[in-house]
Amino acid sequence: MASGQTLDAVRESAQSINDVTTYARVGTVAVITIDSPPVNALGGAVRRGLMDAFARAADDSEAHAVVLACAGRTFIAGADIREFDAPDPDAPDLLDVLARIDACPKPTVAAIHGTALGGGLETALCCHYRVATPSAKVGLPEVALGLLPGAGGTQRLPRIVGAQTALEMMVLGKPVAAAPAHEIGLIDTIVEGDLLEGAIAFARNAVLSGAPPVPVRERSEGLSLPHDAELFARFRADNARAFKGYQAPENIVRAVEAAVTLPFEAGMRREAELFQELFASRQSAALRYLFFAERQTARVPDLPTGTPKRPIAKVGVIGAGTMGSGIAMNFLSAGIPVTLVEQEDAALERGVAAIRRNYEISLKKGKLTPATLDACTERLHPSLDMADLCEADLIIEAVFEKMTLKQEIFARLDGIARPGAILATNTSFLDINAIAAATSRPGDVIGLHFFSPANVMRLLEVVRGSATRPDVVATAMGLARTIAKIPVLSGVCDGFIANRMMTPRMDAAQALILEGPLPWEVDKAMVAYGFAMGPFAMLDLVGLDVIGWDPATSTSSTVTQVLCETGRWGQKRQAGFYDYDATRRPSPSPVTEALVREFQFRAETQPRLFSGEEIVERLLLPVVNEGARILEEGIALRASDIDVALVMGYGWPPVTGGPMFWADTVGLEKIIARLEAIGETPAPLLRRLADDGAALHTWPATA
Ligand code: 3H9
Repeated sequence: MASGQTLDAVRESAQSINDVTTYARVGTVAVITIDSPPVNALGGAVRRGLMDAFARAADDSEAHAVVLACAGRTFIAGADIREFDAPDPDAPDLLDVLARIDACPKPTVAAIHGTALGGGLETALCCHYRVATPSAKVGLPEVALGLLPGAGGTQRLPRIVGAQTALEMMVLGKPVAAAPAHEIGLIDTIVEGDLLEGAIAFARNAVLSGAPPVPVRERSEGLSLPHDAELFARFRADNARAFKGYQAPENIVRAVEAAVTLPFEAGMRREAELFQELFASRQSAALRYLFFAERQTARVPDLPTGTPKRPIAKVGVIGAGTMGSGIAMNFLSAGIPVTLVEQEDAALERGVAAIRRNYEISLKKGKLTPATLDACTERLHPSLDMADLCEADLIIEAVFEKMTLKQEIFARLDGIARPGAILATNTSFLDINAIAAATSRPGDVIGLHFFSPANVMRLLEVVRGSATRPDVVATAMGLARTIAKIPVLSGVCDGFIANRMMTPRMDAAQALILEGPLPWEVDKAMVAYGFAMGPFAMLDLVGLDVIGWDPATSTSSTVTQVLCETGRWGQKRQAGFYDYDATRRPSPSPVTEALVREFQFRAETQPRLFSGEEIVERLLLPVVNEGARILEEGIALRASDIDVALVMGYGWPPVTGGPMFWADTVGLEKIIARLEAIGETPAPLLRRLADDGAALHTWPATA
């Protein structure tokens, strides 16, 4: 049957099983189609549909084989994560549905397009065969939700691809493209033409071959791959970073150990125990919350769907420093030409060279092809003349953080930019309204605050000035997706959301070392909490001299000032809060310790011991309080936006859910009491929520 005819035949004979499932027959092949937008997740209706459709296929004497396909943009993208906290009591359990598919006596073929992820791939693994389009991807990414594949994935996948590859796929959670999935036997055939037609042809051939189909649970080629007793220990050691602070990877390893050592049914029982343990964990609750929080940030209540957006086909970036060149890369990689403007030749060349170097690193890592590298660099137009920005649809200023300089640039841009162009500033704390006032078009001015390195960090703070037009905000929020960023909308205030939130943590750390803990003890507690580095190691990395220290006005009144005055500027001087060896390995510094002790003496505090937990509280409570104030002032739309901003922009440990989620896990009453105990006034919002027995992380309920 020619392409198109197959689809017509399916459409013509399709009968509804329920709202999201149809059953059709093309000759002797039954075709079950799931159509449950947006991603065909395995919610109650899909499970019911699958259960009934496979029963029908088994009973249909005319059907000799079964194809499972999906409508829309993707194959099944997994269990329905929304249902995890509100299960549908009337729908069959996923494991029972999959057991029915698994027991189908006729050859079953999953026809995969888009992404078959998590429970989606587990469903496909209950079919005898899997065929896919060349662009399809398959994976078991449950680890990102603090879970393990709990619908047989840990038991079936190793039976096909072996323990090592299964561990890589599940612990690292990265989807695998169709071609490599075919190489490891996970996909049986890649269909170049029409997927459904290819799948039906494959099913017919399976019937014609006459060989009884073997369910994956009975296959063992993966298990008989040579693997030694050390495999699991070695895997843990080789991937130590993935395990540190996360519970799910260890449970995944244990489940795969069970697949290798136990019969299938016993392995399934072990998988269920290990899954339940994770499902009930705080880590998984936090990661599931962040999954939806990330997807919610782009929704702006006063910008309804359909708010017009301005087309952005050409971008200008002013300033070719680290930020400017990183910002430019985002657009070049997304296929948008960029004019990069600098004042002097040498600076421009440095910026262009940095962009090329970054792309070459990606090429070496295999993340880019030579052709893509060429295409990206060809889209770059370096210039020494701001007038060359006259055709840009969006111009982003990324120069030194000085108000007068920025105002001067925006005043000049006013005369250069075409009418309707969006004028953005990458300032990280300056007043966008004051910058906008330098133009005759403040409605077109917006803040686009990228985080360093701008080509890597996923957070984009979109700062709405008091005059910024709705279509400019809508364009910026939409554009973020084009350049693979997560946009968080902020109002204008000093430091916007992310930087403003982190200031109290730094202040608290500086104050705390006067009460007893040394800088490395503070850092150790924060690393144990899950941060990649503590505040003092961070200061040393950034450079103490660049965090607002001015030799002309330095008064030797803080530990940081004295360190700066004595040239201990951090890693670059091999001395800061820590001492550093030639390879920049830190060790506690006796010089810093003596200095801190002297300051403790002068402050007349009685230094005492602090537990790690107490240190964490002292640093994080003021952050939570600041977050509540940011919400009260309407700077952030919702608490979950704050959490996303800090997880994405400041490496806040995702397993804690971010500061707002963390506060709820501690309990708002306790947060208030502890804040009062350290002499801080709790934000009224905290008190209100605590009195109502409400949560902070879901505030406001309507946003
Ligand atoms: C699992 O399977 C557990 C099992 O092992 C065992 C159970 C016993 N559920 O990301 P997008 C929504 S755990 C519900 O913007 P894209 C999403 O919220 C699951 N909803 O699109 C959004 O809704 P809205 C394992 C889901 O094209 C909309 O779909 N699977 C789910 O950039 C579009 O999403 C995963 O972890 C879901 N599973 O990316 C896969 N997935 O429009 C998770 C998505 O209202 N999903 N939504 O904001 C993804 O990675 C991406 O969504 C995907 C599409 C790649 C599929």
